[in-house]
Amino acid sequence: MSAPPKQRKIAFMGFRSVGKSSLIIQFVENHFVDNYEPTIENTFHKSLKLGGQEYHLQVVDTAGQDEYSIIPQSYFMNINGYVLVYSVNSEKSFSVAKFVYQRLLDMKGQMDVPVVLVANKTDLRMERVVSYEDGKKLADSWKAPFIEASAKENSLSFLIFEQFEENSCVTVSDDSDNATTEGTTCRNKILAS
Ligand SMILES: Nc1nc2c(ncn2[C@@H]2O[C@H](COP(=O)(O)OP(=O)(O)O)[C@@H](O)[C@H]2O)c(=O)[nH]1
Ligand SMILES: [Mg+2]
Repeated sequence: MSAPPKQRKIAFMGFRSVGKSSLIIQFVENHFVDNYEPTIENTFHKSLKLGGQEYHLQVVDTAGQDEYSIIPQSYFMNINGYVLVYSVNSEKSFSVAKFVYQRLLDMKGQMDVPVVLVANKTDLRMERVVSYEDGKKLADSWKAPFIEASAKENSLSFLIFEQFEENSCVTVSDDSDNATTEGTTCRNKILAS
């Protein structure tokens, strides 16, 4: 007998126009949309199987944030993980990702923020202003997984969700809540828990 499906809710956040909706639609519907209405906030549903376990995912697509955004309380409630997206052709979107991460920490506390950092639009090679190294460095400082993607060229979106399951226990000096062994926490392993 197989285990019952687990429900998980994941929110995509980041500056406007970085490709949040495109990545989600690529993942849920397997195609690239060129002109998705930018202001819509929508929740998508998708079932997927990871490591023999079935998940019913709710994917929350936000309209986008900037450094002045007051993030609604609802984005902090009942969300299991966050995908913070920026686009490699926008320095501004990179700083907004940092800003949003800080807001999440302020609201939820260090150990409660399972995050995957995603650099989108890697197909725009000539327009790239944020290097792989810069993105990786930022994600490392958060102890979060980092993925470079192009919603236009490929469908790496599946990988984004896999991170929540796979990502690994990171070693932290602090042994709060879900510590499994001393000094280790599996804060990104939200799908598996
Ligand atoms: N070249 C390129 N364009 C993209 C990519 N992802 C999204 N876009 C385009 O960027 C614009 C904004 O995308 P959208 O998904 O609406 O961004 P959102 O505001 O973050 O949801 C749209 O015109 C998309 O077609 C990508 O990977 N490469
Ligand atoms: Mg959108």
